[in-house]
Amino acid sequence: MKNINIWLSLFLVFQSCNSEVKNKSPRIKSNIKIDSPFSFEIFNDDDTVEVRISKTINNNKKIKKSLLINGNDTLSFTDKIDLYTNQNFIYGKNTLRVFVYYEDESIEKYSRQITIYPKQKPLELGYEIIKILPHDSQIYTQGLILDQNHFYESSGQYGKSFLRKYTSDEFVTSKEIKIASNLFAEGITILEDKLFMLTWKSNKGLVFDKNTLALLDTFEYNTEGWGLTNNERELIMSDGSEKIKFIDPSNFRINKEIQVYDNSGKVESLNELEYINGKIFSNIYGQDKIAVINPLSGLVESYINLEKIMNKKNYKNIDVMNGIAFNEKSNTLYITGKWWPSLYEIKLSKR
Ligand SMILES: [Ca+2]
Repeated sequence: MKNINIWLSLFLVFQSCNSEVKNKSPRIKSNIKIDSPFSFEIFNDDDTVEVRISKTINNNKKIKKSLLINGNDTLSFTDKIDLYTNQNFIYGKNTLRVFVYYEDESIEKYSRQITIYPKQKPLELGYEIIKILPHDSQIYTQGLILDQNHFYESSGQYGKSFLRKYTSDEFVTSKEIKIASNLFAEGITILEDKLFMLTWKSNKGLVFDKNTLALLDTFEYNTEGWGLTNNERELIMSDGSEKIKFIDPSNFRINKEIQVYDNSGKVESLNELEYINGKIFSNIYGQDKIAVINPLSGLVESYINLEKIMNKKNYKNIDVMNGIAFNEKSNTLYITGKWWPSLYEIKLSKR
């Protein structure tokens, strides 16, 4: 019995030592302070970011040189350098990396995140309605595209989701498939002969043959799925945040990500998408408004306000604007919404 007690006490001592070590260990000692910029400090285009570092009190080592790395630029400095924001920055959060090289050949790595806002105010684009076409008001529109002479439209909600293909002139359904009841259909796009579809919260995408709507494949992603389009090489996806991802359709890896910003900050709730003449058109959930986005920088170059395209008071069950398709031949856009009875063909104009 005595022996057991000794073993037990030794075990407890060992345990408590262990937990003490655990509690103290995670903090990594910092030998350098980044005095400027502050964490997540906001800068505009054409601002100068002063990057300034200093040694902490107990750091007696001599600094040989420091390097500041941002995007494609590597700048050598000692304790202070100015960085210009007018080139090589993407909008939103940017990570500045600092490498400190000491005389004793040791190297330390630090980083600081800053936020870049565009200075440029978005343009307001006007529009002219070319045609008002019928739209099935049973469709809870999540994705809309025009491919040759066919519209493809996905309709959301659990247990009710479907994908419909219909002719653009007579609005005759040529194919329709139900989506599994545990999936909420979201954005769609056609790349080559495949139709890709996102689902809302299941982290699962579906790939169909665009002609037969037969399911060919599935894929995964780790965010919510909202809007989808493509630039003929990559799938372009929104997830309800300000981020847009560019995805390789052969392996579904993320090639790059942009953050969408206008001059007042990040633009969230990006929803249905359409890639038109080198820009990403995205409607913003709940606002009946489309942002025209530069796919390189994430800058909102213009907005199209569609609040007045119809008088919502005249309708009982009608939800938000959602659905942008593009007609290459006529250079016009098709706009609709969830349970909307009409599909509007519009032409954009500069005001
Ligand atoms: Ca679309």
